[in-house]
Amino acid sequence: MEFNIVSIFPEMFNIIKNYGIISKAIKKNIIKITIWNPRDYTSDQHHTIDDRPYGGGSGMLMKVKPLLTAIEYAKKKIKNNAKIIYLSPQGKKLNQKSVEKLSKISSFILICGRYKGIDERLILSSIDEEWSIGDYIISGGELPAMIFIDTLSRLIPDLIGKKKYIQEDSFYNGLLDCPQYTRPNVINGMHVPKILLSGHHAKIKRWKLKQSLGVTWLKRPDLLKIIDLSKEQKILLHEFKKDWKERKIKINLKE
Ligand code: 4GY
Repeated sequence: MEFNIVSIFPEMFNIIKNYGIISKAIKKNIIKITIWNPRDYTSDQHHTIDDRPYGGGSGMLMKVKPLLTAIEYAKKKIKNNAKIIYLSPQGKKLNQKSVEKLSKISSFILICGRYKGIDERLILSSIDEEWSIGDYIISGGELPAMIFIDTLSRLIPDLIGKKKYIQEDSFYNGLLDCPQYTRPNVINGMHVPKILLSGHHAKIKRWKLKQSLGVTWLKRPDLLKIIDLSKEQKILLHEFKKDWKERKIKINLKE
């Protein structure tokens, strides 16, 4: 998977380049990250990368020419057709489903906006898709681009290791992940659920699914509304709700 990033702050991407699974993937040539800095494509003495908005108002916009030139250079270098993406609060909101679809694409150009953003005509003429990481504003497109790269990279087969791990993530089947426990067996008087120590794989699997359903029901009921539960899942959720009402189970929730 190839990510070309158009950004005036190339160093910010050292964070994903140098740590964790993405840095490993880069070393193994599974992921390639190339940064194109609009500042390198300025023609004036001061290397100006911002410009005033028509109609006035506060703040600046990104200067069109350096941005366009950076995009053109990136496109020229890429053999395959790259999907050109603008990260912005006006984009479609990313979720695990859309990330899975996007992960089938091998090559991206990610445009990172700064200041008050980019000229509307650039969005119309040069951007294929606009995506948002959530309904809040941050000061530039770099962090959203890194989030985009991270979440897509995790889905590359072999990168995390076994596909099984990804399948156990929150959101994989539209549900939140079940509660997790590690040693020691007792913390502040609270025990690890007995079933997890039983070694009974089928029962553990059933327990995990039931907890997943229950946690989703308690913490993110909106997620349950958009998925079709199987017959088994419906039964398990019903059991969870019954247990919950009888307070047989305790999970760490602030009520
Ligand atoms: N939210 N999702 C987001 C964002 C910063 C000014 C346009 C978001 O994706 N991007 O808040 N981006 C702004 C900064 C230019 C992008």
